[in-house]
Amino acid sequence: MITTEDTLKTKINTLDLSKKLTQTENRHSLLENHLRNAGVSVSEHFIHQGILKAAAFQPSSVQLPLKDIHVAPLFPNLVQKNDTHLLEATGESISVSGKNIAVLFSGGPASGGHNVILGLQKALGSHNVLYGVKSGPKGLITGDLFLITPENLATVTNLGGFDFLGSDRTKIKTKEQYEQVRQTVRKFKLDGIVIIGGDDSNTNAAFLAEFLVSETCAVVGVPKTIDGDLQAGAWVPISFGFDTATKIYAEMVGNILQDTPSSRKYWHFVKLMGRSASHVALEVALQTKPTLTLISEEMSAKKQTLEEIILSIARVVAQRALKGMAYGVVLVPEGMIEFIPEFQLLIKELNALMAQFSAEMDLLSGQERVTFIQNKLPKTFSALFGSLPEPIKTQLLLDRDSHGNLQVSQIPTEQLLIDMVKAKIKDMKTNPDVYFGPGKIEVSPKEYEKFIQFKFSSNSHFFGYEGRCGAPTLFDASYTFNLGLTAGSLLLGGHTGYMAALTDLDKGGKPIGLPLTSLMNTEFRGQETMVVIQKALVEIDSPAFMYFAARRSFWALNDAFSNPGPIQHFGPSANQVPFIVALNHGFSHFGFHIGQEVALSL
Ligand code: FBP
Repeated sequence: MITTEDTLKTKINTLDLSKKLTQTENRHSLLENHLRNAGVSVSEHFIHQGILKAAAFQPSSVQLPLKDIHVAPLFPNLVQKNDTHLLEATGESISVSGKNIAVLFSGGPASGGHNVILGLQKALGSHNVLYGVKSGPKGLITGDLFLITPENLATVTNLGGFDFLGSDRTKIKTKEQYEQVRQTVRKFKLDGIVIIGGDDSNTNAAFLAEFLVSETCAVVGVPKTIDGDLQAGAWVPISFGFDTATKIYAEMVGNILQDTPSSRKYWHFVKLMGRSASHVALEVALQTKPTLTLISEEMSAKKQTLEEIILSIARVVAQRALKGMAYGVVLVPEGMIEFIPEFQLLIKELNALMAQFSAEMDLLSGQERVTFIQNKLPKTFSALFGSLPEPIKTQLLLDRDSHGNLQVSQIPTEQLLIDMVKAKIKDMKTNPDVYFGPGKIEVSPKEYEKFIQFKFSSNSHFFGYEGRCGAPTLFDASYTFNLGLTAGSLLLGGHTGYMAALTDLDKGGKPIGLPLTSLMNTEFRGQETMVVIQKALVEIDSPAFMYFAARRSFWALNDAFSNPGPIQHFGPSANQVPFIVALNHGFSHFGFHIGQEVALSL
């Protein structure tokens, strides 16, 4: 029998639990509280007698040649000042006061951004002022700055997201915009600016550094992007955010892989973010060993057509069906479409037409744009364009971003592949002689019967935004804190036009300053030739790709997957670096080693 006393107790308990639940609002989950108080690993270059300090930097003997004859004329001040020498820490600390430094995020979010600001603040100490720029480069133009205090920054320590400052994708390009930035620099008496961004944002940083030499305001970039395409050999082994994003995707892909031999009926096509390069897809493949992984750079190197790609997927689908495996997982890099040679040419043609008829197209709706362009395309391109599903056509005609990039995250490539593989499987059933037989897919009558019974059922996924703002892994949390310390140290030393970087990630971590000009090359974007920071693509002769290439046929025809599980902040894989970093840089283990653990309240 339930007594009044029991009811009262239940009420009190419910009240207690409700209170507890409410306490986790405003970023106070149990994990978040724990992370906020967790330490990070710090390179010994920043620890002097047990205290965190900014490090002094000097030019090293390493000189990095400019990639291109078009770079030097655009950066006369930087090239003369920096002489393209790499900066290295001297082993001494530096003590400077009275400087005003501003920091901004630029582009898409990546985990660890808040820790860059934290490291920067620790480098500046209490005798310099740190301003946050709201909403990315746009905020620098409009002068939207606020004072960062240790108290407000403490709320986001070791947490994901870019919400502390906000971000955007504005390219600072017009004379008027540069002048507005000059006004911001003067208004806040800025001695330095830190731009935390990807390749395009660091291109912005280089041009601003050159422009602001006359204002004695130094500019330093920090390598951020989940895409992992901001790399410079051993100097910048990876951009921050990549590790967290790929581990999040690997958990999700691992779970789907785990589901497939249980439910035994679906083919999952998973598009993974990475605007251009396929580093994310390759890393997730190494972590999970899925049935198939497409690598854009390989398609481009082998000059594959879409038809060939579809056929290669359909063959594996058929071969597995013959073995009674009516399921699998295919990883698709987000930027794939731009790497297939026939699409490259089509996109170039579309860019030209969109530039030529921009005024007319501005007045048209999505469907009208498609018809308008279809009629303008030369015959060679109109067949390919016309064969594409309507959503793909519409997305290919979306406005390019302010850096001239196609918005590939909006293109449903995974669905395009599903539709085309489905059609190919149907064709294989209708015209078996074309696909089966000696030298083709070898099959017994009994197996063929199985294939005829097989039904291709599919699911599409896009894992992108899920991975950009997660709480940083131990690697990203520490890496970014050290990048912040490096950026702050470079600015206090008056060094401009550098990327703050951390090398030797398996041997203690060594901070360096890399001349931004040494990373630049000339590219054709949209309708313009531009000098920009070169994107690092997957190299098909790299150790990571070669390992993948050697194992993938086994993964294709067997259930060889592994499910790495969730990100670990302690436990067996907590210390793990991205596999592509360890393999490509010849680490002797998969763990990172950056100096020593330091409590962030120091
Ligand atoms: P950044 O290069 O700015 O780091 O952004 C990368 C990215 O995550 C890409 O993978 C993706 O194509 C893009 O952002 C999508 O962002 P948005 O929706 O802002 O275009």
